[in-house]
Amino acid sequence: MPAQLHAIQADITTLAVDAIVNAANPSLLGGGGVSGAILRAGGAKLVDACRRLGGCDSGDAKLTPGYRLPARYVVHTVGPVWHGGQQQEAELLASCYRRALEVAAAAGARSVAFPSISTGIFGYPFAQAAAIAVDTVRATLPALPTIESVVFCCFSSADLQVYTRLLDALD
Ligand code: AR6
Repeated sequence: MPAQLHAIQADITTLAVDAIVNAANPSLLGGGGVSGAILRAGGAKLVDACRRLGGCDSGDAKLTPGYRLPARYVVHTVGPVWHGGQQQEAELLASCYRRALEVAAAAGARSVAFPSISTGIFGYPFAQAAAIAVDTVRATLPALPTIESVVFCCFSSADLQVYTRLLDALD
């Protein structure tokens, strides 16, 4: 059966899925936004595990346990900073979604939740980023048949509307 794609409005740190994705910075340390919330909720062991990873390139992804989070794993990925669209931002953003799913599947995750990578502090225009997120996840999932569900976790109701429209257009 093809994987289910959903969009919801929630704080991603509350989701009891197999893997949540973190929109981190290249050091995988500190930060505000969703990354700050995930590290706070995961606790000191999660921060230590991130430190041991030794950073992550933009477009790549690395795994840790979830520790105090309800999610079993966190997949840390680093989105591109928006510079106007001519600096491979779209390719790098697509690579984040693809690599995060590959890393989650390799760990045995069946359910994965994504925040909207790069659309906060990194400034990526939301609608463009959401279209890349949905297209890339759809294109990647056939090669990863153990993943059963992917949730796009939106922080605001306006963001949820954008994803809902994109997903409705697929039906
Ligand atoms: N749950 C779900 N989504 C959230 C949450 C949450 N708890 N908090 C924020 N968002 P951002 P970026 C949404 O800025 O743009 C950090 O400092 C938010 O509304 O967290 O990739 C890192 O360390 C937005 O739609 O990530 C990096 O330095 C989305 O998550 C930098 O920010 C992403 O916003 C990464 O910037």
